[in-house]
Amino acid sequence: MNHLDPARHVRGESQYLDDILVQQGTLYAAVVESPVAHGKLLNIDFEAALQLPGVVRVLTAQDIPGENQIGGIVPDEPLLAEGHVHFRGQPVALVLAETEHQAHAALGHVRVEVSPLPIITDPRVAAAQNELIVPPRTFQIGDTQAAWAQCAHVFEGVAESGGQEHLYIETQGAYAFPTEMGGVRMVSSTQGPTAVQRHTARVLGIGMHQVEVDVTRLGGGFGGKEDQATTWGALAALGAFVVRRPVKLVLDRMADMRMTGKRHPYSSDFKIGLDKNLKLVAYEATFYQNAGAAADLSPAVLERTLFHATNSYFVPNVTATAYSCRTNLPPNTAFRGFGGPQGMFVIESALTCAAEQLGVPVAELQRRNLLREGDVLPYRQPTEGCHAEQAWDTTASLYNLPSLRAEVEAFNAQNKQFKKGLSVMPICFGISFTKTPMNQARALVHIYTDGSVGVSTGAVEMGQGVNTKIMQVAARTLGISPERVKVESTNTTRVANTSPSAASATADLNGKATEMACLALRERLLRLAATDLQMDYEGLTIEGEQVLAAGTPADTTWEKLVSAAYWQRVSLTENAHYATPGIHFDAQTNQGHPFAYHVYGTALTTVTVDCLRGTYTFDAVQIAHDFGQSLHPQIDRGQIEGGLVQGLGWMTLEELVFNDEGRLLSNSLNSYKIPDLYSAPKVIDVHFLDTPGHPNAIMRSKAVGEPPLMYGIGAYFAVRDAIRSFRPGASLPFSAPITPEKVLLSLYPDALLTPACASTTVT
Ligand code: LUZ
Ligand code: MOS
Repeated sequence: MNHLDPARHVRGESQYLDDILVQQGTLYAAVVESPVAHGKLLNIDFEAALQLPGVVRVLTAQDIPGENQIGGIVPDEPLLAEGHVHFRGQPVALVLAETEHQAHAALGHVRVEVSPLPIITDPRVAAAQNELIVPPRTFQIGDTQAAWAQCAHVFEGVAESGGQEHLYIETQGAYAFPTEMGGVRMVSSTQGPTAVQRHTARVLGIGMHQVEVDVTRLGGGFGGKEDQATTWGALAALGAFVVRRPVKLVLDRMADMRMTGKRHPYSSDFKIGLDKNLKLVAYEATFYQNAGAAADLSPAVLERTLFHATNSYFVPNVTATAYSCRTNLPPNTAFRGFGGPQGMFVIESALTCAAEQLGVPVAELQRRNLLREGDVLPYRQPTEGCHAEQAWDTTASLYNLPSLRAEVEAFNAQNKQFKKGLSVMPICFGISFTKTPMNQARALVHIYTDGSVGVSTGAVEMGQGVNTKIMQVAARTLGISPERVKVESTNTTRVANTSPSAASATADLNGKATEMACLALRERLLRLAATDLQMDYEGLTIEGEQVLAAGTPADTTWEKLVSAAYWQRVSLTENAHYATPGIHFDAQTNQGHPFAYHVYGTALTTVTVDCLRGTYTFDAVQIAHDFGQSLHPQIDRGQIEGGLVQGLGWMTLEELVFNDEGRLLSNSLNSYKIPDLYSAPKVIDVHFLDTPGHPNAIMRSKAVGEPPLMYGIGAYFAVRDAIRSFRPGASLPFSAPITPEKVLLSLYPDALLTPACASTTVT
């Protein structure tokens, strides 16, 4: 079975928010932004804007009937600025006009008066001033202080990783319609329809039952629409609610880049200790997360950094501390990996630092310290079904790591201008929302009297193929053709109180609920068949739309059975609720069993660096990945390829630049470079490891959304490896992205870069 959507996408038939036929009377909204990154809001003068043709209304915080608050984890974020502004691009007012052009033309005629206050953009500066979003968190196991004494080698350093623009192809937006009874219905480009519903109700001062949110599909989310679709949904709804006309709000690309939060940049300190056999003894890390101006999801992202601070390695003594630092940038948010990649980059830097100082290949340190079955992670969950070594060893043998290394060395010995580099990047990623209560989902399944099936869940299709997987689950479980199944839009009135489509867990959670609902329907239908046919229920199945008794066709089909059920007044609808079993976590002790399971894999990256230009080409990335029993190898392979390239972009090309005034300089695709066909690896090999999957994974097909992003970290270390071939022994900082500009600076000795890692005296 193919992925459902691509054919429709390339024909332009897929319905996105902007494809909805515009309803008569629709007003267009445009957002007035704060012109400065921090200040006291003195006045908003929109009289001139109101005089312009087509402008109907300008809304400010004063027009909000309910609570001016959209903060989730911490209530610290107004929908429209009130009293102060905290970042450049913060929504201050909403212009409503008859046409989109008129709404945008009016923006320049709204005067926002602000008396400026000092601006912080650096997380370490924020931490020094105690500008923290939440108190710091520490994950700890063993005793690092005592452990340093047992180490033969100890190294310390600093690692920096940059932010990342989500660059979903479809920008943020919503289209809201007033309904009778004073409510609103809207279509929102969101990963979290319930979050949009909840915050809209709060802002409008009405019940959640008066707000309906519907999502057909997104043109990408990547975490950027997990929490931050709320602003645009609530603003459109506010307009529709106040003016009683439909309101459409879609950000243009540059507004989206300016106003929305991104992946969190991190600045981190590390200290790593090994014994004389190069086994890891102790690891300390301190993470300074640049949260931006409001909490958004930052505390949860911070927590996942700690969960993944030791990546795929076993370390008996760990102290990892993380600070969520308030700065005057747009609030940073979820982005594929959710803080995990930032944590993993630091331990990979620490291992590379140790290997370089010791003069051993980093791969040797990595391999020697991989997680094994039953190893306990710093948060006390033991590994179960650990495939870290299997993934590494399969990659090394399948793609012939030793001979590849020899080829790279031979190439480098013969070439001066071009140098090749190599890296191995293992990953271990925990599957589940780390906030245990979020790991629940529901499915509503209708069988219609003609035998066709409609499935509603909380899953949002955003290109990842979740609707295809849900269709597979329903068809397989009911024993019918997938053509009979329709996966409906995600709608808060059909399936309520949903978790966002996030954390790689969407197919697992919603697929399991779908499976449960379909199993209940199947049992109900087969019990009916048993009675009608006077046969034993045990041994009855449905396969290929035919009822089978002990494997041989009985005298009824799917269609007949469904029809019989209707006429005998048996319900053809089922609603199922799934909650991941066996997970728990205590956020006071930072201990528990937060993850349903872990996903493993290893990537081998080869790069060629042009040492005259600083540019590079990725020759190949070769991966062995733990899919379990993949439900859909085509979709899953696509997730690996896409995740890898997105991670590679974060680590190499994509450089967000804010100036000291908190203004985004990399504010368009002229100045923000993402991987294209030419910068993607020439070869991407994906090997499906032979692993059993996990009972908590949907049909033993493991979650696949986020883990592959972290293969991209290998790109950074491959480039670094090539640089060190050109400049043997060079001590280079750990600073991502390693853009061509930085590569060039690193290649020549008087570069203005300070080394960021050194050996420490052993006590
Ligand atoms: N969102 C969230 C996530 O709310 N909690 C998580 O643990 C998570 N993990 C990954 C991506 N989004
Ligand atoms: Mo996400 S970072 O799973 O929305």
